[in-house]
Amino acid sequence: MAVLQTKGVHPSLAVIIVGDDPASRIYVNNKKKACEYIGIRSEEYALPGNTTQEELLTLIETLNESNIDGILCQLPLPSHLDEKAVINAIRPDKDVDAFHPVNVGKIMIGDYDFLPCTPAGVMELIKESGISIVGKECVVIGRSNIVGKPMSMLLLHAHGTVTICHSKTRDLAETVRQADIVVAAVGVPELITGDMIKEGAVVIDVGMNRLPNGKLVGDVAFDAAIEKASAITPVPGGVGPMTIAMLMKNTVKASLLHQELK
Ligand code: L34
Repeated sequence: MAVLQTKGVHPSLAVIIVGDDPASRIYVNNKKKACEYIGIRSEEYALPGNTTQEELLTLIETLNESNIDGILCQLPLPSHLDEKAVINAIRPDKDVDAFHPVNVGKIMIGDYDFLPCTPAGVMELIKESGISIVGKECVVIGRSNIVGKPMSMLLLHAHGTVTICHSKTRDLAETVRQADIVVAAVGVPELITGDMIKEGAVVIDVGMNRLPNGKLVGDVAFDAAIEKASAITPVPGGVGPMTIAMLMKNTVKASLLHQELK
């Protein structure tokens, strides 16, 4: 960052949080801490739970026009707000989540500025671990716009053979059993059991489920899966911190892109 700053690049990020969802509060705090740690200027906009759609869109419009590099509106939003309209309102060149349809479309054709943070973090973990994706059977469990769908696309770009499973999949266990690389992103505590993991498989757990007793668990039954896996990510301390690292990367990228335009 010091090198960038001597070149006049000072990345900045606006984080919007609406309401008082405790999990969102933790994630946003972690994002702010990461900004501080690497030297990104962050601004938090904590809006009350009864904020109107119009008020939220007005704030985004102001930030679009300001000199801030990145804008992130933490999801989920309270149910009276229209998430799609909010995502659409963020200027694509400031959309460090890569949720805007323009950025989603760019990812689809493999020509993008930003990757969504969680799938990008997963790709980074796989690559940094020296694991090749080329020709591998990749099974993604979950088809959300935020994780499952873009995750599948990135694995495809990396030459994996990709299968996407969801709630209507006929035989989840048998499909997962074929996988060399498993990415679980459904939000069901320990849905993926040890018997579904092929010997030597790579297991990435995107799940972030808080049990009634307060314990945080993933979508994979870790203790059983680690017996079979050649590599596995824990929850917490796995994909979550990588998501935040990729947000930092996207914010620096946004700043560099804005710098070039000056
Ligand atoms: N707009 N909304 C927007 N962008 C995002 O990228 C997110 N996401 C998801 C939820 N909503 C979003 C996140 O930030 C999930 N997510 C996220 C970020 C960080 C962590 C988890 C989820 C994280 O820091 N996890 C810690 C544990 C935190 C805890 O104790 O609860 C970990 O070690 O996994």
